[in-house]
Amino acid sequence: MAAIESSMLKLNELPPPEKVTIFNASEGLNRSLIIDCIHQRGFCIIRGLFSEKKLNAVLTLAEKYFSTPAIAGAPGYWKVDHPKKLIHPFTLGGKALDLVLDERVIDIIESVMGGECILAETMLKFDKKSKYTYFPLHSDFAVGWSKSGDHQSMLDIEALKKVLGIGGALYLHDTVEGAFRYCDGTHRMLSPRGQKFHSYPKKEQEAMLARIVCCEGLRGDLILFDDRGFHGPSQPAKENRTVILLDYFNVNTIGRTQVAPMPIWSTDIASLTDKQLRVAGVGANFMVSPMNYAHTRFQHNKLHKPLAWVIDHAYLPQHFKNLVKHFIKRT
Ligand SMILES: O=C(O)CCC(=O)C(=O)O
Ligand SMILES: [Fe+2]
Repeated sequence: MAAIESSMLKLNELPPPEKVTIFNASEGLNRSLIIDCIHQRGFCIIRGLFSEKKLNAVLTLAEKYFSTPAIAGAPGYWKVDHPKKLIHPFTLGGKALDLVLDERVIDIIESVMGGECILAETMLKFDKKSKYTYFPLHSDFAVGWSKSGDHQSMLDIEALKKVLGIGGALYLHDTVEGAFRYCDGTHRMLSPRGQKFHSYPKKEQEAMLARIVCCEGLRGDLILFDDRGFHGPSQPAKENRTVILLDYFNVNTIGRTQVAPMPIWSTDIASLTDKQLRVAGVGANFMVSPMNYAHTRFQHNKLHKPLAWVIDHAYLPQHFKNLVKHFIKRT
């Protein structure tokens, strides 16, 4: 434990963190500078990767999906709790896939990892403004991490010393309220007391908070981060926020394994390159089946049963009309 304390408190010896480092794609991407920055600080912003046209097309379609929940096969969002609405970007098809499988981004991530990556999870998320914090600071990995009971490969400390996953947050509008935050350099601590910020003693929490950098950004900004470090959205937030979240795993450490399979349209497959198909998870394994995926949690909500009953009877008037017609014909 003394070793943990000393490694945590070494954070205190560092100078205060600088603002987030922004790399502008319009000035030509200097891949080695980006890689260095992610290794050193754990995060950066890449600006101007995607055209307005592409972002608009995705956002316009997303707004339609966000206007109503997915019910009985009708398009809409997934619901897992009060403040959020979720859409799987792959179900938006076409342009959304260009955003989450961009080859320039894949190349950067694979260079940071020193090997192949796989898109483990992605979600288009609408976060409602809220007076309370519903997504506190956390790290995505710690010793013993596994995604579910059925996935038995537990991470050990040796595995944790390598870059395991690179997370991404792509802003779909200029974002200040609710912006992503990262505790600079905390990816090197290796989460010695677990993934939850609140499991750390006050002194260590303060040391991490002194390293926090708020990644306010513009529409189209892509934040890439080493998800062993402590991070999370700025909350409580006074504005709603729409963001595409991404998580790419290191295949050398975790295997060609996704958290859950990607729901890909047959019509999108032909326009993907071999590299994109590989990263999308063609032929990969998965940790959680689509039936049990966390984002399908509504199946356990108390309202699921009564709503299912309503839906099951939604076409009753038409059914009775048909029955009446049938009897009239017979008489
Ligand atoms: O919503 C965010 O800004 C962070 C998302 C995140 O950390 C996660 O999904 O693990
Ligand atoms: Fe996270």
